[in-house]
Amino acid sequence: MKFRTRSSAIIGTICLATSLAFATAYADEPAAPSKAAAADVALTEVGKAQNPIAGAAGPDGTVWIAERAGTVRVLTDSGLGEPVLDISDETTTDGERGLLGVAFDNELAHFYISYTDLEGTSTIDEFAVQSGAIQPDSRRTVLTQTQPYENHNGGDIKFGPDGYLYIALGDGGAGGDPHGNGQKLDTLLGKILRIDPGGAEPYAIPADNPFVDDPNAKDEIWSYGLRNPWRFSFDSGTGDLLIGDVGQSDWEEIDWAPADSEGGENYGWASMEGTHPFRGGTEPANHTPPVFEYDRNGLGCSVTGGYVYRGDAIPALQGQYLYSDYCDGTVRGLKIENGQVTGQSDLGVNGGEVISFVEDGDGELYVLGLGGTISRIDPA
Ligand SMILES: [Ca+2]
Repeated sequence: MKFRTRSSAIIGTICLATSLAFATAYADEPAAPSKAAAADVALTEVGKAQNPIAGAAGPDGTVWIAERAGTVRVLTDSGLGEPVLDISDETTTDGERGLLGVAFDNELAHFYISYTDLEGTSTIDEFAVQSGAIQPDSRRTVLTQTQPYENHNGGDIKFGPDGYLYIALGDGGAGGDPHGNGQKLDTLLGKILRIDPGGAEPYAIPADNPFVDDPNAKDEIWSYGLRNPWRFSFDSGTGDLLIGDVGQSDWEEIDWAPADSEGGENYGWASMEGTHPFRGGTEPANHTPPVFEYDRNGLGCSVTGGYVYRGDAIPALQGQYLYSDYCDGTVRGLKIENGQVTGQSDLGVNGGEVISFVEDGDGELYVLGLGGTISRIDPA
């Protein structure tokens, strides 16, 4: 992710015309209703926030929204309520810092926040949740990672269907991964981590993590070779993992791993940017190439990974992976079958400076525009 100052004037004013045909090999065939057909959708603004940046489905059907400066508020029928958590005196918003991610465990018994502290150190804290409320006295720090630069902090956190906490960390920053962190297995930077926060103090390593038997590798690592995996998600229908990894200057990519992956994927950075050698790099023998990439000639400049749609409100969207781009804002869809993209769509709606998607307990999706909008993806 790259935070940019950008006019919000385009929000809601472009891309309203439908241009929804799937660009598949069958695009010239007569249109016929099918799962591959693009959906008519609309963005319904359901709330305003100060730099909404992340969100999670909470207890009793609620949706919790994190604001970058350090507050968490619950979405209600009349917009966001008062803060239920405020760490604004513990973080800053310089560079790409701030409160960057939130998650509940699968039992909705604990709430986790991912933020950079006053020194810029990536920090994951846990709170117990009782009767739908954060228990402030229960707070503890689960994991920290110092950051050599202020950018590429990653910051997303999600619980997988296996009940473990996955944590995205960028390569540490600057540009071009000067320390080679993406390909190094002795650092947590440039990785997706997988830990069991309830298994020990401060956390346990799942016994089947891919590098637990490698003395030269960090046991927390699930997958590596990532530049700035700003947003990732698990398909709530299949358990597949999808990662939006922000590119350096040419290629934005989406990485995919099946639900039965044993981990250890090398997504290539900084030897590769997408499917392309980066600065003379050599493709690693074990490179897992992106399932999808796009260049900077039209679709944007900083991919924002989303979710596979598993809601009921828009049947034609069922099973499509929705994503966007911070610099472009158009919500787009990918149909992915067996790790291959078999269709692409432009949903014809624009969420502004799209910084994140949120999936509620029913599988419906929300789009967060960093400029201040929270929008639900509804049937048109
Ligand atoms: Ca890659």
